Amino acid sequence: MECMIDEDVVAASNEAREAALRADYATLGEQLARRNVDIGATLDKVRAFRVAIPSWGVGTGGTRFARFPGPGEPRDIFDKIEDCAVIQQLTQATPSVSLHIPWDKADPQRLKQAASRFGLGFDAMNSNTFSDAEGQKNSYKFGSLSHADAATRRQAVEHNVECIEIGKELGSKALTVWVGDGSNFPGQVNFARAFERYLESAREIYEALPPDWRLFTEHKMYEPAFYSTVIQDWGTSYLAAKELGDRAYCLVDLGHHAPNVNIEMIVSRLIQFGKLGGFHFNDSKYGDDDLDAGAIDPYRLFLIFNELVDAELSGAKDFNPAHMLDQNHNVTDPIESLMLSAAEVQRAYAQALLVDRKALEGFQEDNDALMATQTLKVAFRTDVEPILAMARLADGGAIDPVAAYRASGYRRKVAGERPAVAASGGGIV
Ligand code: LRH
Ligand code: MN
Ligand code: MN
Repeated sequence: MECMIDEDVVAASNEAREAALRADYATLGEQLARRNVDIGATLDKVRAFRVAIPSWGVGTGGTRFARFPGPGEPRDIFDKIEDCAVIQQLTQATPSVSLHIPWDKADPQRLKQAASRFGLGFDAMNSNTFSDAEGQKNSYKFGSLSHADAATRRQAVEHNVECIEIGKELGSKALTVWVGDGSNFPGQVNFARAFERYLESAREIYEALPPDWRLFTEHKMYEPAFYSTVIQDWGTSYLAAKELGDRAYCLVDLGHHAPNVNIEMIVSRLIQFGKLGGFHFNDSKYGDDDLDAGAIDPYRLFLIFNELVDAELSGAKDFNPAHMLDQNHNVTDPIESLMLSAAEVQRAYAQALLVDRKALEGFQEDNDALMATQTLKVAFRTDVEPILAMARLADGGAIDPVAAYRASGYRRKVAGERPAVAASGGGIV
């Protein structure tokens, strides 16, 4: 298997840090043993944890106002796969890539080959009917799967079916459907009729799914439509998944809710009724900001994982959520952001594994609110970094991924090979 980063660079970076890590790991192990937690068992679970990289995340994003590309921007999906290989090599937590079509459209066999050089696989496929592709016959300006015009709906359905076809060749097992369909003015659309049309279109996509695939419906409160959105919240997403059938599940993008919404409770509800499909992890302060996972509110991420671990341990039915990042990097090197974000997601998982669930249940039974919440806090306050670093080391990654990455000079190297991209204005003045 090929490596994008010189293995000697990773080894040297690890050598300088290994003794300190082993000491920290031993200290944490003692501390956890006093809490009756076996650090080795936690380490094994963290090592088995995976989160997929979105292909669109490795390029510098932008806002409606401007885009300021960095050096060595990936030119195409093949450069993106190489950047994803760097992230996987150093973190050992991100062995698959989630593709977006038509952004990543290329010969599937070439895509497969490019990924297999690095042992990478493909996670959920993402369709795009929220923007018009070049040469497309009907515009999505006024919607796609719910469009009033049957020919536009057909085109959107066919695009999704094409995504499934491409994904089948790549070994993907899921299709994520997010539509921007909605309205900007009261009265612009009939809510019920638009949802009915969406369901009719989605049924056709569902019917094209291979038996071992899942369909994820992703909700989002607003944007690009600013008055109403067809799949605006988890309730509508649940209705859609329920109408479609057993292989349709809801995908929760953390940025797609109103501020202060209790996302962990949404997660719990979806788990309870066997409809949690997966996540797009990111963080936000105002809206769908697509900030790095854990950048603003790591406690919320932990509380979500508290629900996931609870479900994992209680053997919840149909519980197999897909973990994916979905972020936009404007001011950082996307590779660095994605490596740290993958670690933030792992961290929340590791901390949630440390919750004393028996004690928590007892406090809940006794209505001891203070001790119940302290039980969560004790786990959240635990610095699990030695477990994450040890997981990386054990699997051949870097103890400190950003340090190893910077030492490798990867960005400088690709900046020499990939032409500079000029900054550009956004869609508004
Ligand atoms: C929509 C979204 C959805 C898209 C991605 C690019 O805001 O979260 O998942 O596919 O962004
Ligand atoms: Mn998303
Ligand atoms: Mn989003």
